[in-house]
Amino acid sequence: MNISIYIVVFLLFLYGNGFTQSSRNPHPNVILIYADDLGYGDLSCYGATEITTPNIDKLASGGLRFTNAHSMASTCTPSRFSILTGEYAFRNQRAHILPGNASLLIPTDRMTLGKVFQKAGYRTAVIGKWHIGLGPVEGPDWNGEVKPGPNEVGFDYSFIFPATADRVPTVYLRNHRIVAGDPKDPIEVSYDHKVGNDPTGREFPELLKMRSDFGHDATIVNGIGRIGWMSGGHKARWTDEALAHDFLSEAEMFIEANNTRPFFMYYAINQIHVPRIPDTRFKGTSKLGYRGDVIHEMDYVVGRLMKTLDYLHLTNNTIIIFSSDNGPVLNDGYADDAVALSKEHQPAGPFRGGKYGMFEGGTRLPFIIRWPEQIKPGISNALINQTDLVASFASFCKIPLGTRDAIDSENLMDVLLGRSEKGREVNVAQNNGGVLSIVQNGWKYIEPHNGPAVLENENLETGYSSSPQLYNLVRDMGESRNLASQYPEKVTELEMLLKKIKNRQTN
Ligand code: NG6
Ligand code: CA
Repeated sequence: MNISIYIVVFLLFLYGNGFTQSSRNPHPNVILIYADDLGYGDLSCYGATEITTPNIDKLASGGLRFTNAHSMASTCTPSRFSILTGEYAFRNQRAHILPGNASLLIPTDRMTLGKVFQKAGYRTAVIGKWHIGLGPVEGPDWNGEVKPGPNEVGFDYSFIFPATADRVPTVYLRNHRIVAGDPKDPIEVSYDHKVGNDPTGREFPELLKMRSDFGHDATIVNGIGRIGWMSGGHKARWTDEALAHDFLSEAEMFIEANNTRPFFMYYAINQIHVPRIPDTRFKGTSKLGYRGDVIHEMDYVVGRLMKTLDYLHLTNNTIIIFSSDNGPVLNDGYADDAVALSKEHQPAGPFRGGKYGMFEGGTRLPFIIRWPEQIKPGISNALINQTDLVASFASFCKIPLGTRDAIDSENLMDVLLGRSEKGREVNVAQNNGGVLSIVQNGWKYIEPHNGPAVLENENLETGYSSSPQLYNLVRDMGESRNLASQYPEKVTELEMLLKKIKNRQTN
């Protein structure tokens, strides 16, 4: 063999080892895995004993695991709005759990996490649950081009479902089009009256494969009662058992197609939101019923993604962030026995409350970041908010932000990379209705609000009280002692600070 053949063989060897990616691509890839309704205590690396999540545990042991990381809100839409815009959701009047036919929540001229990466030359994608609206003010045109949507707010590629797994339309969209849409079977969606002739859960409960309560008893799709009515689009309707794997294969294809250039993938997985319908292989694998089984399924999906990165030799140069949009709920409208089977399980870990609420369980969530090349494995107790990703990655990618961009986002890149434990000094969180809490130096103040202290069907504490609440999270992380009457000056101080933040100038 002459020397040039040796060179060719050597180059092929480098190529096969993915060397080309790290040599051509100075920027790490970024994957943001965003789980749905997963609580602080739902992973074994966060202390769960009744369930094991070996793949996510491996992610955590190879990276940094945060103990004081928050979503903006204790429900989905406001948290997703904030993680993508770097702006507190209460600033947007419409940022509450949206119906499946709501228009796009993020103005298309707004800076977003996706746009930061686009400006830095990344190829960007969102795969999974969207739930921040689609289309113009009058709502989406399901049978035509569905826009504006993810592709107009920072994502080059999108493969999503519009809202939640329990809301119509139960279809996928690839970029601007419904997948398997059929002009001969047009889709109509309504949230106030029945459309079409499909059976509903209210009329035909015997057709359901899982019983559901009021609110989840409109059109039946795939044997499951949904919130809202839809007609048409029969070919396009998804199969719940396949959701996780449909999204996984889209995610893997996106990674594979972009393995020689930097990419950002917002992988908004459907687990573990209701209806919890695992793929057959995962049914009965946990002691906790379907809620535990979908945690296993989620862990498997994360493991598969990690394997794909290994296989493509992208692991070292890829940042994976794993978190959740809001705290846990056991009964969220479907009879999957989660309450009865979770007796020994603490879905919110040591924290009080969960989804929909004002207590820590609603927004203090698992948050793991792994980047083998740069991040030393460990634990960080820094206070961070998912809203900080925009400013942090803008600084990391050297993309300047305007004074009105991402106004609530703090550049905590050093904290995310484990080089500092100096997180936020002040953090604001909210519930779905925009009731606020604020934390500074371990003191937490919750605004007074008239409303039920417990949500009856979910059996969840809301954290509402008609008088102010003050907790010391350092001494009492379970928020069991309201100290407001003992420290009135602290209450006033935090109230004033919250007022100042509310008045911060926006777009
Ligand atoms: C609630 C639904 C609940 C869930 C939630 C959204 C009822 C009674 N409950 O209104 O099942 O879909 O909205 O969850 O309809 S979230 O994670 O997207 O915020
Ligand atoms: Ca959620």
